[in-house]
Amino acid sequence: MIGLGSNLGDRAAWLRRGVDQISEFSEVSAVSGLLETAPQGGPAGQPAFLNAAVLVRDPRPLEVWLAQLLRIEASAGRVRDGRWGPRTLDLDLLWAGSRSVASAELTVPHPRLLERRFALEPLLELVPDAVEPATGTPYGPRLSQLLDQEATRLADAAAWCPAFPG
Ligand code: A4P
Ligand code: MG
Repeated sequence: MIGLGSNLGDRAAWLRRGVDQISEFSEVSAVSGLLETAPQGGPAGQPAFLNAAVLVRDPRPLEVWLAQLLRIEASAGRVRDGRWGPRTLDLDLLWAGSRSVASAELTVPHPRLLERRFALEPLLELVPDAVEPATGTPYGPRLSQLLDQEATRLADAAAWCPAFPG
């Protein structure tokens, strides 16, 4: 599961472009609805984000995926100017079923997944019964504890990303 975020420029267009480029690398199984979310962390006053998630079923190593996602971010003109700062396109590996990784370059599931409505809500839309791979703990109940984080659903997948399955 890949989480997408943008808070610069034509945000929805950046996310669509991200989905397009992911689909050139691997078949996209499903795309979530589009959320507009209050920024968490980073510089004060940075613009609101659009967030979504994309599900792919792909056996390649997660390190191969990370490298590809970094290439896609770079091609979206992303400039890394400070942790959690504004970005045209941020792609995070959120979760990968029963697979997990903990290395210097990559941690899956994403270390902040369970703190962030903007990541967990789109993930659960696509895989409602997702569990923590190490423990089998379902993620579903966690979302109800994050609902104080501001998020507005702007569109279903069919409306914002019509080229791909919703
Ligand atoms: N990395 C390690 N694990 C992963 C993973 N599972 N997925 C490493 C992707 N990358 C992973 O990322 C830094 C490095 O993390 C990568 O090179 C990779 O080796 P980055 O994208 O350059 O840095 P970043 O995104 O600024 O920092 P970080 O800590 O990854 O931030 P997050 O967690 O991605 O959060 N608020 C709202 N509303 N919506 C958002 O989308 N996003 C962020 C960024 C902050 N606040 C937000 C949003
Ligand atoms: Mg990131």
